Amino acid sequence: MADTTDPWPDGIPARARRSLEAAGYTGLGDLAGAPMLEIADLEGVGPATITRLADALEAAGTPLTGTEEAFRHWRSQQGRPGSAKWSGGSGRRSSSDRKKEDVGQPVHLDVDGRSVRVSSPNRVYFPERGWTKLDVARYYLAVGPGILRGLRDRPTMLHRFPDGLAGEKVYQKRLPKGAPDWVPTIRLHFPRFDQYADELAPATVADVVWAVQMSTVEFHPWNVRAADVDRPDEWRIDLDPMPEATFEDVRAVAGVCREVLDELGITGYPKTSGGSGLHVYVRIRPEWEFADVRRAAWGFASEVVSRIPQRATVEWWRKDRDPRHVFVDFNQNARDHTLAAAYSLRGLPQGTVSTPFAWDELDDIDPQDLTLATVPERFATIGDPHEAIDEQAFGLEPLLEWAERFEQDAEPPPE
Ligand SMILES: [Mn+2]
Repeated sequence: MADTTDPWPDGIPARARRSLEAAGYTGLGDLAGAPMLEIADLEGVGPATITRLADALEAAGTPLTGTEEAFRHWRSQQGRPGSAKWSGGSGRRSSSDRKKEDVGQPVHLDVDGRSVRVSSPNRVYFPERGWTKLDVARYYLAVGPGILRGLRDRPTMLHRFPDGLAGEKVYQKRLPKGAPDWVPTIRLHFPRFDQYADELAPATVADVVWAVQMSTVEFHPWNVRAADVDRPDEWRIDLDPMPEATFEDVRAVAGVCREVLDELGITGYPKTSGGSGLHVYVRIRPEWEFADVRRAAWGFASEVVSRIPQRATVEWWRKDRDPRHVFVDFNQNARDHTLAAAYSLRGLPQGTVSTPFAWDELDDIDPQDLTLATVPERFATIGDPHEAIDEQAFGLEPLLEWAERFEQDAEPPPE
């Protein structure tokens, strides 16, 4: 059947739509003259949604009243009144606006007793959402124990956006210059280049917020910790949908991963990637080097694929993968390969977060709903589904046996 006219303007998140519809607004037409203050209170309705609705109503000749108040109300509910201004228009900015952009005076955030300076707090980092650098810093404060659980003592690559998402992206391995002496680092060896680098290894939430001051949006930790930088303590299962695979396919493959882990007596901790995939992390005893962890991951991936071959692949060469399949990417366990941490924001226009969840949420979780605006409340309400991840570490022995079995039929892929 052909599409009917969409009752909502583009870019209204599914969660906001559901809330609006549950509140009796079946489409934009219902909102003409509606009290925006009430709408701002609905779950999942943030400033970007309000901006879009207000713009569309204005264009339709039925402008709202009270929009600015609604926006302020939403901000103060989030505990940050006045940290950004209602632009009065669509979140987009012209280059002349950018030049005039008032980035604000530096603010000092108290982070567990340490004062961390944030300069240019009002610089817009997420133009489509209107979220600023200070919003990013406050996001990480709100999920502090969670992001630290993902980063603590791990060498961490930073994805920096000095001019926000509209500008250049910087992949930063070495600690940025000008770091205060309290910021901890780990020295790493890169055998391929025979070089050494000191990487940030956060020990406190203040270290994380300092990285935001250095314009970091995404945190990509290694799967090792300071105690032994050659032996991973984390095995990472990375489910990457190929272009024609759906999130339903990802869910199905994740379900098989869980089943296989259960059979092994291993607890895996799932999270959204913040993009279109899922990750499952497993604590392991740091007794194996990268190559062995990668080989064990390949053995596991091969077992998963053998159980759901219509939806999953472990094919090494991208061109040989079925575009409808989910790639079980064992290679993320190789040295110097990193994934976005649990609770890391992603440098994507919609501001999604790599969000931990419980296995019983697998059928319902919608990665697009989990953003800078929604995850803090989720964290405050349900806590961290990965809270117990450090309590037990597992061994890779059975997976290495599986790898040996699969190697009888398949060449182990080159590193
Ligand atoms: Mn991935």
